[in-house]
Amino acid sequence: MSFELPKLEYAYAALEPAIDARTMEIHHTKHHQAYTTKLNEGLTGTAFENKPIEEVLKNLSELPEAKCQGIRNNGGGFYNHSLFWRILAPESEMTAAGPQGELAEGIKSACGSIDDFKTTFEAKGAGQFGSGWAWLVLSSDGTLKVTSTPNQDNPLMATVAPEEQGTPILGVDVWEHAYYLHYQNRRPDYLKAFWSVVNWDRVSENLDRAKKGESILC
Ligand code: MN3
Repeated sequence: MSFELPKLEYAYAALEPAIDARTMEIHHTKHHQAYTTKLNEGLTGTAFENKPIEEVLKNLSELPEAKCQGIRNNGGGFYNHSLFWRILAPESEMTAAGPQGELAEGIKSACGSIDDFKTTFEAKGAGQFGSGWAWLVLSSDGTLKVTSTPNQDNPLMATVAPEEQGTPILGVDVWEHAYYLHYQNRRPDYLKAFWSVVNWDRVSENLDRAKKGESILC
């Protein structure tokens, strides 16, 4: 079975003013769709056809060399955006309340405080030269850490630096296509606004699933 573009759990306009409807629509129907289509094309005829996306990303080196880079880009693009839509939600009491429970404790252990975490995360996103992502990941030692990756790379990939690796539970797209229509060159403003539409319940759920080794995409 090939991968399908996931449906969003909210309308394109539901994240305004943090993320505008036009950006959401183009991002989902054009960019994410293109990664999905090209991933399926790339996997056709390989041993990874019909395998979970996490397995594909963790074993890129086992793909035929001619296909490896394309699947790295498009498989990362498919996974990263699938995660991104799921950790976003329209502004509510839940998004405003911030991280809770075990998630909040893990963040404080890693970064000192929730505010320090946000500062570190924003700096990672703003400091990612060119296109890429900033992440909150669960490390193999059970702690949380803030990382970033270029392009459509992802912390699950063995090809990224060991200190950037882990299971992502929160991520933000800092490609210009994610913010340019509304923010132009003001990436830091986009990153500040991002916090108003983070689905913290989902990030907590992602942490639970990551600890159990379960996929966080469904
Ligand atoms: Mn994108």
